[in-house]
Amino acid sequence: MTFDPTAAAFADSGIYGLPYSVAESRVVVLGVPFAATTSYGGGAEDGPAAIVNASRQVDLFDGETGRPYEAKIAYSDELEHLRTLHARVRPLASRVIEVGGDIGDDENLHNALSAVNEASEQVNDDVYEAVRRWHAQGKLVALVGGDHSTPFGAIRALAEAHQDVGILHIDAHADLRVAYEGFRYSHASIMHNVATLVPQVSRIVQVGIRDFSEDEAHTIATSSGRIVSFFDHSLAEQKLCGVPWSKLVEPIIDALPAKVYVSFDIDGLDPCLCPNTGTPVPGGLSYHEASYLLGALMRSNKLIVGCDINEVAPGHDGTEWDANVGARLLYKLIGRMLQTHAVERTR
Ligand SMILES: [Mn+2]
Repeated sequence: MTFDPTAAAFADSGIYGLPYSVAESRVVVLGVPFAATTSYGGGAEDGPAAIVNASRQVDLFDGETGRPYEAKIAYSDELEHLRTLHARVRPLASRVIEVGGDIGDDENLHNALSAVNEASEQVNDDVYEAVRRWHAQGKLVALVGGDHSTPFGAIRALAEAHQDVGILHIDAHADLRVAYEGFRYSHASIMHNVATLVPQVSRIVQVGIRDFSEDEAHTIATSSGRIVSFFDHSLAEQKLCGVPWSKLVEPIIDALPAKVYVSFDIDGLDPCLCPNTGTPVPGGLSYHEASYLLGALMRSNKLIVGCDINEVAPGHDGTEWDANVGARLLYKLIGRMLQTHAVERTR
């Protein structure tokens, strides 16, 4: 059977309705169904499956990026076993969260915390090995969480492979907490862990941040420029005073080195685009602002070495809106990433 990119997708087809295997694809979408340390609303462990479902409604031709599917895109369920791990340790994490991480000398709670931290280390290792292998095969990886702890292994693998890498971090939260609620690899600690454990990441550039602690603000202010934050309130104030988004994006792009990994927490967007995400916060980027930012990154001649989208949670009532937005944002991310790797731009 020949593949018709304009036909409706079959229910059992691959991501975006494509018929390709991981082996033959340039882009691997790596699902990581793990969200054990989620502190508020749950459901991000169902993000990968929901995004694959919603992706079949996305038109393959994209007005901005053209025909990303021609590079061949496939979803990998290689880490599906992490869903079982999530189900095993999530109740243990909940008990630690119930006491706000203040486990005192309760032996059961200490054991629960250790089990969650060990599970997170397995997630990190499994993601790292998969991404390292695919990078060595010349593939590009787009990770789909899961909560925001899931891309740590991907960032580590790609930063080691490329050396000097910057992170474009779009999020409502700074994610710079040290072992939030006791979890060493908490969703709220990902950028702290990247900054302290991945020396090849030379800079973290944050956009949309609007819910952060005084300690996190201090961490940013004293990072000697390693962490640069474009706070949501500041971007919003300038927009309200008439500064065009195209101007506001310039210093964001300029702050990044030549090679960039994009880590996109869906809650960086206006929560009307992600009402079921675990920790929604009013404000944030519009879909077009986020899309323009990714376009500006592509046009800047920097190389997108990898990307993730995380914290997408389908509604408890089966609402697919969050996954619909996530699937379209992911396609845009993949399209922009591929454009930066086009042969005519290879340096
Ligand atoms: Mn986050």
